[in-house]
Amino acid sequence: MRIVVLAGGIGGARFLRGLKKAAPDADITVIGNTGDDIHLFGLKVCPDLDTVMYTLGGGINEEQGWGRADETFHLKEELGAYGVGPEWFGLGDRDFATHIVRTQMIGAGYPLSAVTQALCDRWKPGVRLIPMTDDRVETHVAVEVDGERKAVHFQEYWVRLRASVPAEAVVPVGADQAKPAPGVLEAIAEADVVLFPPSNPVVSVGTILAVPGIREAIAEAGVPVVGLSPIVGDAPVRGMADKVLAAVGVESSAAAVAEHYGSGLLDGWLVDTRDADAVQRVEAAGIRCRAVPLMMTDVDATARMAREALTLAEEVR
Ligand code: GDP
Ligand code: FO1
Ligand code: CA
Repeated sequence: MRIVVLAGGIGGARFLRGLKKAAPDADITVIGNTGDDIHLFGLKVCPDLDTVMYTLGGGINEEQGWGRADETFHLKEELGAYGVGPEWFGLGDRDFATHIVRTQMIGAGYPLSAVTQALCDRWKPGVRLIPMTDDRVETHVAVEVDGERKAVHFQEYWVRLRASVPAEAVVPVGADQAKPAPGVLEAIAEADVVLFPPSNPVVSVGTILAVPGIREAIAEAGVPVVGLSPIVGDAPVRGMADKVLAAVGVESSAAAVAEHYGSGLLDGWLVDTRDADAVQRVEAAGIRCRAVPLMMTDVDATARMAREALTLAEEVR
């Protein structure tokens, strides 16, 4: 079975770990979000690609969900001693090596998709990880700080400001001019099923869908598209997805996120058992819906979620 997954960082990566266990023989292609990417100290950092690669490759800091296990921060401290920041973004020594290799290869002319493949030669994630695009896309967030309206990089909004100011707009800058990376449209066309993990619907899955051609390819593939809600009990399980949902006018609920994707894209949607009363509303929107436990407490619980998603895909096929 060929499965395509549109993934952000932590939610996407943890789901993929369960999916690999649930479908060990499946051929899994992950289309990764690159809208979170940021250039720091002359280096290209790809948080969501790295989170997937490290999580599936056994190098992730499990508690934190991003960055490397067994990490140190000597380089960051030395840069700080020179007054060189940003001090609010925690790049560790081990992680730095990934960004150096990536930036060096890009400087030598390799596209991000080839670089990602090379990095995965080391980490062996057990899936094919492709960035959504080789072109530069950067999510910016329009905020109002002290009466002044300005756009900040997504990482500044998320990490420095902790989404503590209302987001007025979320813009994947460059997406409209971006082309899907080599292999993205082919993987979608050849897929037996497309899954949306419980990733952020706006700044993870939404950004991937903003690359012209990807949404259309999914709709045209004619295969089941099934998603899992990242919103449980009307709140994100982790992070601040409610803040960016508000920016696009979507309430923070499992049903509203399904409606936001819409029946033109989604065939099936899983909500948590706590949100069982959302099932009727989602089905009224033309999307088949089931309520099952959706907490990724461990790999076995996550594998059960993945099996439910694949079962729902068979029901709507
Ligand atoms: P990010 O790029 O690191 O923010 O990760 P993603 O976009 O892939 O996923 C973020 C989303 O994962 C958040 O909105 C969380 O609500 C969701 N999430 C995290 N853990 C769980 C979980 O155990 N169950 C569910 N249903 N969602 C989760
Ligand atoms: N998240 C934080 O909350 N604080 C950090 O200092 C931070 C550093 C960081 C470095 C590398 C990396 O790959 C990810 C990092 N993240 C950090 C996580 C990440 O930036 C965000 O959680 C996601 O992009 C949000 O989707
Ligand atoms: Ca992300």
